Amino acid sequence: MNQESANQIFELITNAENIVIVAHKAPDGDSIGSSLALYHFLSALSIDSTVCHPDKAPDFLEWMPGFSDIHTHEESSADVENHLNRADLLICLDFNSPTRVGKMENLLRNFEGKKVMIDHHLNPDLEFFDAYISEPPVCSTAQLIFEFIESQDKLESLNLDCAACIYTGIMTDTGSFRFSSVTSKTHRIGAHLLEIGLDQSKIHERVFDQTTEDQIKLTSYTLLEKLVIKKDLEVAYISLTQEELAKFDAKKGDTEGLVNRALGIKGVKMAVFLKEDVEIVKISFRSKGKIPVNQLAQEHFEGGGHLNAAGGKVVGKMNSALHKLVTILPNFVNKNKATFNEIS
Ligand SMILES: [Mn+2]
Repeated sequence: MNQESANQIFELITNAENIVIVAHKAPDGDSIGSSLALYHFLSALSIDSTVCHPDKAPDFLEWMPGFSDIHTHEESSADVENHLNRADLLICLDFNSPTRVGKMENLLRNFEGKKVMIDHHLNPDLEFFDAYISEPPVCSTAQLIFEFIESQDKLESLNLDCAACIYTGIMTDTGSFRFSSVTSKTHRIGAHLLEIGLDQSKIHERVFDQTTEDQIKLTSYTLLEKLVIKKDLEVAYISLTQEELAKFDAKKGDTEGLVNRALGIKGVKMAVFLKEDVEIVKISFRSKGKIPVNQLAQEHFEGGGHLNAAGGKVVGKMNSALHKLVTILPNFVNKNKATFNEIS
């Protein structure tokens, strides 16, 4: 981590009167984990801050310490607007452009105080921020929060609440410490958190052992009826219409992980998940090795993301999205045949 940027950010924090912490829309373990970790750390330093997110996190994160202190624009836009109007420092975590906060975009664009970013996504909109830590190779923003605390020599103020949030962020953004973004540093951070007394198996339990009957039935139905494996292309895809989602009373986050199930199939090197919403189909792409699914998302599906994990969309219904996908797939696979063949 760049020591100068970290110092600059810490100075902005100590000089601020009123701090708001924001993260991206459609929250996940890392956006919630990094936001609450910073919130707990600042609180340990007797610095008040308010966490304001665009929308509510999925139920499996509700146990996180400080969760009930999060304000959401979705539930109370006036309240969030008030907090932003009063704030003189905005700390943006786990996203790198004002386009990633949904309906809060204009609030961020019109914000008159200082804006800080701490993030690990590609292609940051650096001009938007007054100070930033942008480290795409790092596995999670939660890891960057740890490194930030460490850079200020303040690890003694990292308490168990903060530790639980950092661990959750790292764990959920790394597929439980398995992705190639995990380094010896990541494990050293995990070791530090355990040394101060974190019960890590409890966190795995709270995050992963929370499946409801509807969720397991939706997963079973999807894998049995909706999984398509194109053996010749080494690609698998799954689609779910609004009707199917409603049948299993699918909630936010219930389809999380389905695309990884498809990618986990032997012989499959790339997986796609299509989810129909009102007048739009959201698409998630996953790949192994060096297959650049972010290019596919960017060139054809109005999206982008990481090399191995990207997202996009098609305006319209599932039929038209599926048609577009199966038309484009063979060309994409052919164009990237070398990267497909590199994977054994
Ligand atoms: Mn993240």
